[in-house]
Amino acid sequence: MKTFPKNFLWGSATSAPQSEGHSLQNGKSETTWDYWFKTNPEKFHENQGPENTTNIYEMYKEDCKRMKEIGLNSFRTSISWARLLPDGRHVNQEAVAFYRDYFKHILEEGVQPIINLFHFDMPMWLMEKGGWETRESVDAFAFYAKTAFELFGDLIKNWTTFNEPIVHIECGYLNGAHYPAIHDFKKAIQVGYHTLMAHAYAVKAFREIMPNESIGIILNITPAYARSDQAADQSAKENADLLTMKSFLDPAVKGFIPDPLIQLIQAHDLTPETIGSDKEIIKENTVDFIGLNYYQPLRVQAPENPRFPAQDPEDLFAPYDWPEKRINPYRGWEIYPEAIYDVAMMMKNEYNNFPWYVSENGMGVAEEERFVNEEGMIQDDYRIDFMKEHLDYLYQGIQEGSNCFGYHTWTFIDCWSWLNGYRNRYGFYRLESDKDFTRSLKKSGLWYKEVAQNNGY
Ligand code: BGP
Repeated sequence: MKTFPKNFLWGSATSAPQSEGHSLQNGKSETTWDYWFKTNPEKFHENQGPENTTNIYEMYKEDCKRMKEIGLNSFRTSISWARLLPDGRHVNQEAVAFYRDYFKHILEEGVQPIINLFHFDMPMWLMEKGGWETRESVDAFAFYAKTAFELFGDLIKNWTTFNEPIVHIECGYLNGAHYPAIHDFKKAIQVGYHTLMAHAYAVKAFREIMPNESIGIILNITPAYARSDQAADQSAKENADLLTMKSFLDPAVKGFIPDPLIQLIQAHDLTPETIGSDKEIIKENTVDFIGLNYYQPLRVQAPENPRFPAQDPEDLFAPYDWPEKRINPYRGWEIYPEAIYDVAMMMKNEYNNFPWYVSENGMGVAEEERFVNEEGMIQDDYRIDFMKEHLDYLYQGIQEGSNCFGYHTWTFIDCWSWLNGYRNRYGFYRLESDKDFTRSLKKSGLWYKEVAQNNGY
């Protein structure tokens, strides 16, 4: 029996845009996702857009019961900025009523909510002004954060500012998967910098309003493994770690942007515009905990013909195709559970054993209806195996002293996934999106319930 620490969080995560539905109703204004779907629906898998998603907006009362039914003791979702503040200034009272009732129901089921503020859902009114490219976004986000803390702080004790900030930077400004889908390394760095400042100012507002509660940030961690021990490959690994991980982890936990990252950016003429007091704000507003979303590692090698100055991160670290990799064929992501142990040790040894939790981990599989048994239940043993393998390595890290306080899966009920629509499913509950949003429990939900109840397996 592998028993996890006392009060360990067993839960799941989702996000407002992927689960609420009612995306253009009840006073919510457009986000970049609504806009992009309206202008370019062909980009979205089978034309599946953000309007309906999982329909938690109507079904949250039953869904909160479902959380308890499978033993979750905690749950993360996000607030939609464009729903709460449709024009960025004025509160939508219908949104307040919805979120307050939703949160109360979560709490009534004995589930601890962790509420996040931004999950890739930039309001369109702000994007029209340049989104994270403009300094105005920092103030706008700080105002939104303050408003949310004031409106829901009596109910919610654990908050996070951003989910995977690297993703909206990379996908929006380098690889085309998020709006505005441009390719501009310098803008990407500026967007990243403003996101970091927006985070720091949100933490500042939090300390003023809720000095005794806790706040963190959720980062996607793709630990870099180099092709070889040779200096050039190792230097590619260092670059990858600096840009994809330490860029947010270090300022959030240690209160400063690492010098080698500043030097790297300077050397390639990518330095963003800053304000004199920023350094101080970052230093004074570190977090209480970190959430790490882990899906896959990053295999890197030295780039063959890098451009100088770099036009793309691939000029600093090139992808390496590891011949021994194991792949989830549906999502195309490498499966490498060992990395969870490495991350646990990194948090222990390089971040002074800072408190952290696995805030997302899971396996997306297409056409799961293939695995329905006679009773109508999806037999997702592959998902159980995937989680168990990851938990084995997490357990080992905890045994060796890493300060990890929870494990959240992605996700609770199958949900909409950006350009991939409903193709890959991750949930403990299956969603029949074309049949009135019916939810049905999968085998993995029963398994997780046992794990949560026994605090181990
Ligand atoms: C994470 C995001 C989630 C979710 C998940 C699964 O990076 O935080 O929003 O989507 O990945 O990935 P995908 O939906 O792309 O298969």
